[in-house]
Amino acid sequence: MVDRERTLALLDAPSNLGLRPPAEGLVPGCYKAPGVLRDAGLLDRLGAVEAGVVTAGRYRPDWTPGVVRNEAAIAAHSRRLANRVQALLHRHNLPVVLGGDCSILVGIGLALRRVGRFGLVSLDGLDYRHPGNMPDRVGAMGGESLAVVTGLGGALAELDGLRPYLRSADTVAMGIRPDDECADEAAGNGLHLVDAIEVSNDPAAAAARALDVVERADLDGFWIHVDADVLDPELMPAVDAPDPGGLTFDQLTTVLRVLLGSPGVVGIDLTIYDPDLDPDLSGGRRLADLLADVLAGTGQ
Ligand SMILES: [Mn+2]
Repeated sequence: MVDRERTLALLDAPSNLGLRPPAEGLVPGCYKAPGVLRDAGLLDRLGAVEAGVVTAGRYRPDWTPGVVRNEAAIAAHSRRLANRVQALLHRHNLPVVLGGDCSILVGIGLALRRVGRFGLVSLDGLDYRHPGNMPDRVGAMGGESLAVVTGLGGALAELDGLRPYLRSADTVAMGIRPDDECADEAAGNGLHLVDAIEVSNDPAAAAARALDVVERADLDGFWIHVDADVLDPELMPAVDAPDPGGLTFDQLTTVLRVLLGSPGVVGIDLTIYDPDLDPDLSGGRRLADLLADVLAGTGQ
């Protein structure tokens, strides 16, 4: 297990490369999320050290069905993000990575694989599209991120010749909607699924179930991925693909407190919040409050 005496390090990964254009001629606004979260005082409230920004390349909207949009730019960003996360892990920091869309999970997964064998608790819709199940719809890496980091996908699933970055058996997808079209396939591939109904019924017990998977002695620790779309869209509408049946803030808070209470946690990221869909930025302030709340007492 990794030692617990870690200082939080706040790192921005403001990439929007993994999403479709929200409308013709527009670009996804999730690259603005770190600015809103930081403007809510996140750096000071976390007592975090400043770990800077890994800037993404230019967003291009063009897409050929079956080909990942902005693939080369995502690969370049992922390698640079991986280098930065890896350096933070070696310094015994606990990275708090602010996305950006879920494509940032590629760089995080690559960093973890370079360092050891890690688990993942993903609080997200099930981003599990890949060439094997929806070949014509592959294209927006944000919706493919969990498949890619567990080894399903093209070049982005095998950066540095490493595949998979994380093993399905070491991965827990929490908060997925029970009717998700990929749930059966993901379970068949060995992923551990804890759907949103189960989390809602008893968030602490659901989190404990996840810890049973990722606190195993043969793992070097685990990462926590939080997509704002795990929240119910009535509470958090400022996301790329709102999907009813999500968690409440209280439920997510309970889950994260349990997970972050584990000595195995090595880092966390927050993705998908889009300030362009949040005109008064109140959703962003609530997310900053959530992070400040659950990370209080974590690290030093
Ligand atoms: Mn997602």
